[in-house]
Amino acid sequence: MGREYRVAVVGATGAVGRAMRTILAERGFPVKQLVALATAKSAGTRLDFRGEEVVVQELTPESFKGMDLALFSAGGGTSLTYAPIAREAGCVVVDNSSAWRMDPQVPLVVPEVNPDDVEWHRGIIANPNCSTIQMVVVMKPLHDEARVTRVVVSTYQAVSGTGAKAINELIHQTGEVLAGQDPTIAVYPHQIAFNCLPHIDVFLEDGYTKEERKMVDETKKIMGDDSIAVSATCVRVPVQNGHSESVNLQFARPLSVERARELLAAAPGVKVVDDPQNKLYPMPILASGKDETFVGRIRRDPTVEFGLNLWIVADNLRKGAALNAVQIAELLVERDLVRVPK
Ligand code: 25A
Ligand code: L14
Repeated sequence: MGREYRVAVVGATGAVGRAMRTILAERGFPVKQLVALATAKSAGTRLDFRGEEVVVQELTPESFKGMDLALFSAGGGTSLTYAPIAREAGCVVVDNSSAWRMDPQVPLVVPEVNPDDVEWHRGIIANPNCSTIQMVVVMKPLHDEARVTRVVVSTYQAVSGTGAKAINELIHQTGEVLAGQDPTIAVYPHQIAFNCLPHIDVFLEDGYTKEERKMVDETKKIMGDDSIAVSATCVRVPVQNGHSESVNLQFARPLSVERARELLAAAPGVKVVDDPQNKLYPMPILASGKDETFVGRIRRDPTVEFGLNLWIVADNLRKGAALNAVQIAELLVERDLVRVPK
């Protein structure tokens, strides 16, 4: 039998942390021991892992002693403070927050796109933004064939990306509106039920949001190509789980719809659902709970020389967060890289 690992999940009680536990179990990741970490408020909570009870512990600087691997999803502040502490303790970190993604010492990895970048990790590997992950998984095989020069993307992002509190807010507000009451606004700046908010993360000085900026910067880093121009608009929609994206791609060379469909059908982690005559196209209610990134509505863009329009949908808690993080951990295991280099 191969080596088994002591794995810590930081933010274990959150929406992403919950999915991490499920996916580690589903995929048979070689876990010797699972340690669930969260805030003091959640300490003592009993969680299930592979049918056994795990009691949540408060995250402290001592939490990583004897741990081999930690999956973090507790927000950027927690990652900034605790990822270096974990690394010092000899524990390799796969971080789901935005804290370390653009650090030149930290690989930013989507296993279907740039698996070899795990080779140069120095103790921390970053998991990209959910909207970026599902876009690059589909772009990669097309880029290899015809080189993407420009991307224009608009997202339709589910509330689950913000965490468990936001899922409750959508459900609660929907009930309030249907009952003719004023909706209670807590997580988002405005009502999200029966509405759309062109506002994800904070606004920057140039008028774009940080979420839009992440899509621009992270796409270049993961694809290893600074020449790809990315223009993004990120929108929160009243969907519980599953992010959708309208993506317009421009290429340096010709790429037919038929060839794109063939490349995507063969691409790892991608599922083509594109039969509009039979009303078949990707939708968040179909992608939620699934591991694949779904693509459909594949059309030529006749307004440019070499262009395609696509509709891409994935489960943002799975491929957009927890699944991608577990796949990174699997790569580390396969390549015997679950150790902090000296
Ligand atoms: O800063 P960022 O990077 O932008 O990230 C901000 C937030 O985005 C989520 C994540 O929220 C994060 O907090 N996130 C991060 N990366 C993401 C990604 N790639 C991402 N979302 C999508 N894609 P989250 O809700 O998923 O997780 C929050 C978890 O972090 C724990 N935490 C927060 N600060 C911490 C900390 N843990 C340790 N130390 C800290 N300083 C947090 O734990 C949670 O596990 P908690 O104990 O504070 O609270 C859990 C509470 O939530 C309740 N609860 C859970 N599920 C439900 C629920 N209540 C109702 N319904 C549910 N379904 C628990 O009862 C508990 O009280
Ligand atoms: O950069 O939907 O991982 O609010 C965390 C919050 C992604 C979006 C990140 C949300 C973000 C998420």
